[in-house]
Amino acid sequence: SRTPVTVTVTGAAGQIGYALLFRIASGQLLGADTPVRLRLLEIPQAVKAAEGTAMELDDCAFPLLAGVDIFDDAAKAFEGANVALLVGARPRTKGMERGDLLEANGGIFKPQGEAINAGAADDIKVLVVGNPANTNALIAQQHAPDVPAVRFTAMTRLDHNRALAQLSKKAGVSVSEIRKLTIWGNHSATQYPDVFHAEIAGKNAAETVNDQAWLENDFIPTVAKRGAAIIEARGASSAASAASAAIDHVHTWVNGTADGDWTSMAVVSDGSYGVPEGLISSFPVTTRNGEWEIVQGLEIDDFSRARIDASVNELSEERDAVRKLGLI
Ligand code: NAX
Repeated sequence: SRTPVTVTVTGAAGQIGYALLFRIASGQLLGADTPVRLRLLEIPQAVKAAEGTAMELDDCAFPLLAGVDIFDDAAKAFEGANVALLVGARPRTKGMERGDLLEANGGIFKPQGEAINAGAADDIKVLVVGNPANTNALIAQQHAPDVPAVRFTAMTRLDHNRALAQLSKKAGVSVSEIRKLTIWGNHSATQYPDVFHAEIAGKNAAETVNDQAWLENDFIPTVAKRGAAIIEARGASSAASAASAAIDHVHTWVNGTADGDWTSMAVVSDGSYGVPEGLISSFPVTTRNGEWEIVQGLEIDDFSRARIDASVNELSEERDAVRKLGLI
């Protein structure tokens, strides 16, 4: 049988962790023939809760689960990691300024980047879920100089999936009929879900829907503010859908996008589409053999340009702020 793949998950005792770990252990992340060894990272106060989750993982008797180890030390947690899911983060609390939030998260993602640099496997792939995800990914990446920058990604797949769901409802088609949707920019309220290059059953999605007012006043704000709507309804933030998107992100990265389709991932910019080099911004990407590539040559009209620029400007501001704080 195959050697287990080591998957490190941070924030393992949190609500996304609780939805995510069981899906990884059941084989949904890496496939039904790939055993996994889990390494969980938590803060000391939450180690006991993580141990409870590990007991439940045992009790599922998953044939693919080769072991679970729990750590409160990043250096140990990332040892030998082939895949790292960075879910744990410092949430914004009442009265917290953006600078405070970035600083608190710098205190988490800097040492985690260093630990990945020191101890992860050569083929390490990193997905940052914890918010502010793009900039947390940038901080970790900047502290892992020996790891190719392309291995650090942040999650906009939940936004992508939310956009698929909204568009499928509007058009009255299954999500499987929709291709080439794109989330551009930051995983924040400024993100831009783009349907102008998308297709529904092979035809241009914007033309098929043919409802600019819906696009501007309904679709874009609904997707961008969905996280807040979930909190309002559920009394807690998205967890199962976030875990599902994290599974999708890594699964697509490892197994490739379908011919004639792409996905959305926040990846380090090479300057494509005028996004400043080095920012970790969401793009349309294809994946193959475990590597991603930004889709090139899309025409961006004025409507899309303004929205992409607004979100990318926010990312530049976040980068400037963490630079000023000495975090990168
Ligand atoms: P929870 O507060 O339920 O869990 C977070 C866990 O992280 C806690 O158990 C905490 O002890 C742990 N943690 C904190 N600092 C840590 C550290 N230094 N090392 C290891 N663990 C640490 O939050 P949850 O609902 O699970 O959400 C986790 C993160 O995902 C949040 O930052 C949240 O904002 C973010 N999200 C990102 C999404 C995305 O699309 N990119 C969507 C969902 C979610 O909102």
